[in-house]
Amino acid sequence: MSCQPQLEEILKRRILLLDGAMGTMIQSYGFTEQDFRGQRFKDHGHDLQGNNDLLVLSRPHVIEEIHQAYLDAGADILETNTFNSTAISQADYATQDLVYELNREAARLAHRLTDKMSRATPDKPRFVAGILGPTSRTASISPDVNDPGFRNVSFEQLRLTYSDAIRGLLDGGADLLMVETVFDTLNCKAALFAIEEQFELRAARVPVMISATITDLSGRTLSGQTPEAFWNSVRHVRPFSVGLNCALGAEQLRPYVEELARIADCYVSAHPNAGLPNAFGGYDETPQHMAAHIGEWAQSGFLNIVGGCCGTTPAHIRALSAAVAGQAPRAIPVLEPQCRLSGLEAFNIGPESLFVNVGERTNVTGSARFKKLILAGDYEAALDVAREQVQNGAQLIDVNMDEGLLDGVAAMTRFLMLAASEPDICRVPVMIDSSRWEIIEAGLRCLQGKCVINSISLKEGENKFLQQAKLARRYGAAVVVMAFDEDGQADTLAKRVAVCVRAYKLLTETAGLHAEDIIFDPNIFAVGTGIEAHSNYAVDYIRAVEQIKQKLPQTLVSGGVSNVSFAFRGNNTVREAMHAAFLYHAIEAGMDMGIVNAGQLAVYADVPKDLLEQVEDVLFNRRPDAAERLVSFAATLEQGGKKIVEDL
Ligand code: THG
Repeated sequence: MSCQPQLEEILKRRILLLDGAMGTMIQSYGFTEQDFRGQRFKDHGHDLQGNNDLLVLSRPHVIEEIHQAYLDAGADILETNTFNSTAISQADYATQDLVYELNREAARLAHRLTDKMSRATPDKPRFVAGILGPTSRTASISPDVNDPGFRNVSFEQLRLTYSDAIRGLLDGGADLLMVETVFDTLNCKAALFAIEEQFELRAARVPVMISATITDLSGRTLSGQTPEAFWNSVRHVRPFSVGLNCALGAEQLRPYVEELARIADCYVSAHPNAGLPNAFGGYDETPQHMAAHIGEWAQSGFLNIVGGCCGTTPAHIRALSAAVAGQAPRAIPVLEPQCRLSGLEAFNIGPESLFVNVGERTNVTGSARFKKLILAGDYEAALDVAREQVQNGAQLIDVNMDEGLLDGVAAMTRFLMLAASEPDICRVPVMIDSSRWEIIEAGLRCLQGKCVINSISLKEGENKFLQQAKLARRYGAAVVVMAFDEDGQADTLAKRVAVCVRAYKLLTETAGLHAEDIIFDPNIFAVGTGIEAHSNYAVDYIRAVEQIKQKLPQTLVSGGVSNVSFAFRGNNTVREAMHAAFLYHAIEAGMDMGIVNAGQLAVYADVPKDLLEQVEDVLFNRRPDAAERLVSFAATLEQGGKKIVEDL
């Protein structure tokens, strides 16, 4: 049974107390190699000193003693001694096969104590948070300065070992799970993915707490995200709480806790260190000093849950408990639904937002130059293409590696891994563009930010559609939904709208997606092709936008703008005029975002009137000879505009 209702009841009345540090408490016992081994591991073939988590098995009474001291100090929630109980961290001691057992026993041990306390004081029930630590590796940062595309751990490796840990924690009776000390959001997303998988397998959930680490006074995580970017990356699991811990003391952490308190529509937690480390790596902020800060936070309305990280002791927790006693907990804000994306920085798209430009040039099928660079393995120059798009105003970049001659999974992975170490690129969210799911999934496993999947559709039926939508949710991505169904592409106004309405119902009612994470693309096709059946394509798109925005509230509408002018390839003056006019009307109809050549958008008002009239004749199908007239008119125009097809 989930303890969530019980916790919520308490959180209405007061601020909940976490415990304090485990590591620094263990250190104070001064254990030797023999102490760490105990009986069970006396013949283990690798040094075990420093493997604090192993003490749950080799010296359980010591861990109990520390837990009990925190309970006596007033902690409501005990954190299991499992910070390093993952295969990645345990491999340092050749104990990676113990992951499940370490987690299960740590949860059991803590639970025995909280049970006893809860029975003794039923008006103050105690809880166990199963701890999932960050591991010693980073999935989105290269450990090799000479190869920024290299990683020493993958999303899949993390997901698998976190799964073992989660199974152990839940089997051992953990009341909550806490992914903490998150310094790389991609590691955290792998843990969250594994958590959701386990919840589904068990058909039962426990509340999930997430706590990131702001590494230094830059105010960012180690992997470079701002607090809001981080929050956007993890809020898809609808966590019980989000917060910050470690690295900084209360004084330095304050502005970031304040920010989270403002933007998070769930409970907020904080467990700072006992100040910044001193010259010897120790922590000396006194309980009184720390409590003074925390008391002020509580007064400012930042807190729902508070505790201590490195260097804190039961005396600190006792002081914090006194400092927040009787103080009102933070009220959870009600936020407007918005599509909340992120790269290193947050990018929110709401009803008030201006049109969003998605850079189209990082696409092997849409740019001959990009394709040539990727095929030649010149990723450095390919990254410049992305950088230019961002510099030219792209607020997202669309990345597409669908090319027959290319290993798309490898190319997507390599490009995104490399882009992850270029802050001037990866500050914006990525739109992963592929018609192959395995390429999309490869992209999802590389991105710490909240990204966009481009695209899913009903092309292969409802089952596949729902399966992909569910994975989108699990990876925490927004989705572009193309207006395609089992019969093919929707090419009339009625069909475009009908397919989107059907998709909307399936996504929100069956797959559990939030409407604001759905971006419809009702198909921008080429006009002026000389084929009669194409002549209403542009105007039908624009009318479809209007109806979708009206019928399907909170969803967004996008499209690939440069498609509309394919018939005028080679004539950039006409193409740019078409894009400008098309966008002008589509935005007026409610189009929220578009995949565009960010450096090359003409302004509607600057398009010469005679050209504009002929372009709009084509876009709105205003006369039967519109296309023919535009073709002849185009021939008389000087080739202005920037060159799209660069020299190969
Ligand atoms: N909807 C969604 N995704 C999409 C599209 C869409 N992704 C791909 C495409 N359509 C959007 N991107 C582009 C990128 C480039 C061009 C058109 C659409 C383009 N390229 C030049 C050409 O083909 O003439 C190439 C010029 C060059 O080689 O440099 O026009 O509709 N969801």
